[in-house]
Amino acid sequence: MKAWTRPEVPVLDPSPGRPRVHDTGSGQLVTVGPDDGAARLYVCGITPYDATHLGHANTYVTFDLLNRAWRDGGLDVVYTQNVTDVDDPLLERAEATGVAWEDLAADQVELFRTDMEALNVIPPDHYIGAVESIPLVIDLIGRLQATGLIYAVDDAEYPDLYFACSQAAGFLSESHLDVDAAIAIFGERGGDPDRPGKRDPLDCLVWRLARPGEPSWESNLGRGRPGWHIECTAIALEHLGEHFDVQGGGSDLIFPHHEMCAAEGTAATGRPFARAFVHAGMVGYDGEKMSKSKGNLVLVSKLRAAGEDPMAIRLALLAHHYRDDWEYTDADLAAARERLALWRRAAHGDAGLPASDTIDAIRAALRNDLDAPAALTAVDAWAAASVDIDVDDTDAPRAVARALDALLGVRL
Ligand code: 5CA
Ligand code: ZN
Repeated sequence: MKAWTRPEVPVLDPSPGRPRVHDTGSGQLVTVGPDDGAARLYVCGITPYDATHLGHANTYVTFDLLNRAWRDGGLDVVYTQNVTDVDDPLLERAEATGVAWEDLAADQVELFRTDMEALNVIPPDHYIGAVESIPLVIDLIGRLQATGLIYAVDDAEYPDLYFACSQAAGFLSESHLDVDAAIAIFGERGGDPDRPGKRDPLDCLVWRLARPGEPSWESNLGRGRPGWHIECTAIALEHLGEHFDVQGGGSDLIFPHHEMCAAEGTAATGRPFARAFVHAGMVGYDGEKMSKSKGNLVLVSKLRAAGEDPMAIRLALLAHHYRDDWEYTDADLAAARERLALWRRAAHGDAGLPASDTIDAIRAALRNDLDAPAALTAVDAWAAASVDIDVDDTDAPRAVARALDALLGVRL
C-alpha cells in the first residue's frame, strides 16, 4: 500500500560508522548494519483500529533514529513495515462500532500516515498490508508444511492450521522466557494456549478457517485468513530476504510476536530470521501502558489538532531513552516546547558556537544505542551558549539546524 511522503533529509559531510543497539536475543549491544550495501530493517506496523497514540509514535520515532544513523554512516537502507489490516482486534472494534472493517482500517492507516509525516518520520520503502500479503502467507505456510512443523488442530468443526513453535529450532532464544512464563504471556497477548486439540500450548495459529461473518480468502489451505505472526514473517522474508539486519517494535512484541516470527522464519529458511531484535520501551499514561484496549490514549492527531507543534511532540519522545518505559504527562510536552523555542532562537540567530563538536556529539550519542537524551543535552549546551552575545561563527546556526534535521529528524 501507499506509505507517506518522504521528507527531504539534509546530506551531511560523510562520517562512516555503524550504530550499536541493544539486541534482545543476545542481551547485548551489537553493531548493526552491513559493511557495505543496504541495511535491512523490518518494523512491526500498526493494527489500524485506533489512531496513532504516543506509544506508537515513540516506537516509530525510535526506528527512524536507527534509519537516520545508518544513512548518516553512508549505508542505504531498505525499510519494510506491515499493517495488520485483518486481525481479531480490528474486526472486534469494527463490529462494536458498526463500521465496515475495511473502512476502519483505511481511515486509521490514513490518519497514521499524516501523523508520521507530521513527525518527520522517513517512510518505509515497502509498506505492506496483511490482506495484500495473503498469497505470500499461503506460500510460506506451504514451505513450512515441507518441514513437518504445520498441523491441523484436532477440532472437527474448524481444523485451523498451527505452526509447532515448541518443536522449532531456537524457540525461546529471543525472549529467553521459561515455558511457564511464555504460556502466561501468550494468553495475555492474543494467543490461545488453552485451545483444545493443540499439540502444545505455545504452538501458534497460521491459518484460521472461515467463520460465519468473518472475512476470509480462498486458498489451497481452505477458505480462511492468516494468523498474526506468519503475516510479519512472510512480509519480511519477501521484502527484505533472509537474515536481515533488524526486526523492531515495542517491547510488548518481544513475546510472543517476535519469538514466533523468528521460529517460523528460521524453520522456513534454515537461517536466523533477523540478526538483531530491537525493542522500544512502553509509554504509559495514567498509571498503565497506553493501549487501545485500555482506552488511555494520548493521540498525536488530537495534540496536533489542538495546535501542538509536531516537532515539540517529537522532542518530548526523544527526551526519553528508547529502551526506557516511561509515563507521559503534560510536563513532557511543556519541557519540549521550551527546548524547541531555545533551539529555534539559537538556530535562527546570526551566529553561534562552532558546530562541529556538537554535531560529533549528536552522532556519537546516536551510534551509542540511539541515546537521544544525550544528543539533546549536547544541543541544549550549544543552544544556550549560542544565544549569548559573544559568539561569532556565522555558519554554525545553519550547520546545527541541518544536522538536527538529518540525525534527529527535528526541523527548526
Ligand atoms: N500490528 C502489530 C504488530 S505486527 C501491533 O502490535 N500493532 S499495534 O498497533 O498494537 O502496535 C504498533 C507498534 O506500536 C508496535 O511496534 C507496538 O510494539 C508499539 N506499541 C504499542 N503500544 C505501545 C506503547 N504503549 N508504548 C510504546 N510502543 C507501543
Ligand atoms: Zn509484526
